[in-house]
Amino acid sequence: MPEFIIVNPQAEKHIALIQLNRSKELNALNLQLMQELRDALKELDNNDEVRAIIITGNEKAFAAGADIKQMAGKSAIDMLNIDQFSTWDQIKKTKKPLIAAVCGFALGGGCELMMHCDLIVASETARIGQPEIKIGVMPGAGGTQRLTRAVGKALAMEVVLTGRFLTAEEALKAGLINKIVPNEMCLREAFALAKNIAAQSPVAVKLAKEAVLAAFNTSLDEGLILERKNFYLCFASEDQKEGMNAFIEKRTPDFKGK
Ligand code: DAK
Repeated sequence: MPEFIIVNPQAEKHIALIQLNRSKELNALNLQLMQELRDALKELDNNDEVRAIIITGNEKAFAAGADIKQMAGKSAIDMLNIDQFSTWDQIKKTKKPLIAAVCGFALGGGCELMMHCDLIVASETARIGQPEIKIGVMPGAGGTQRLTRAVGKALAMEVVLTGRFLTAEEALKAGLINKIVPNEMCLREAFALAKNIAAQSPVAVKLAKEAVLAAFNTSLDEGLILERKNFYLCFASEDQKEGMNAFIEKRTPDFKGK
């Protein structure tokens, strides 16, 4: 049983919920929590009943970053040997859509975890940033790259070099998050998004996620090649027949993920 996360594989039909659960420490991401998260995501990714995964924290914090107390005394070689990157790399490989429901602080590794998610719902209280600079380091789990790609150089430089937190409004305006809702609506809105996605073909959703993410890693031409291959692949699915026939027959499709 995980200690620092709560996992519900069927919080709603086809929707899994992972809640980060170190609330006294503002969900600071210690090594054990990250390993539990990695293992849970791997399991949910392999669970055919799950079509979308929500990651959330609590009212005060999504996650206030990696655990500074655990990191403070480490040497570079300790960090190398711990190899946290393999944990983050595994999380990055999640094929099913990840939705972050963010209330309060999403800082440092918390912001980076949020940015590993495909859709982000934030509450009005969200405070988002990469404050590592204030403790003598810099982002280490993709913050300089993912934030810059999401919000552009000017704002990313400001956030990374000054450690200033963005409000939810600023994050929305910059294109970092999908929507802002009142605190008490945050999880409900994440479920609404998840439900919408879970009603689509899981095959098409998986292939579409892969194609969108490829836009960050490839040239336009390479990305287009991947998109075309994934598009063709959709036609190998029963879901494609079901989706198109349902449209023609004027009924709601019943996708099976096959
Ligand atoms: N680590 C450990 N403990 C933390 C924490 C953190 N990141 N953030 C908060 N806490 C703890 C506080 O120490 C406090 O514990 P006690 O003193 O009660 O024992 C408790 O949570 C409540 O926090 P505060 O009393 O500070 O609460 P406030 O409301 O006054 O302030 C705050 C909230 C979020 C503004 C403040 O706690 C804060 O500045 N926290 C630190 C934020 C931060 O600097 N985050 C970045 C950490 S560095 C890597 C991957 C990732 C990373 C690195 C490497 N690899 C793959 C290699 C990531 C690095 C980081 O995230």
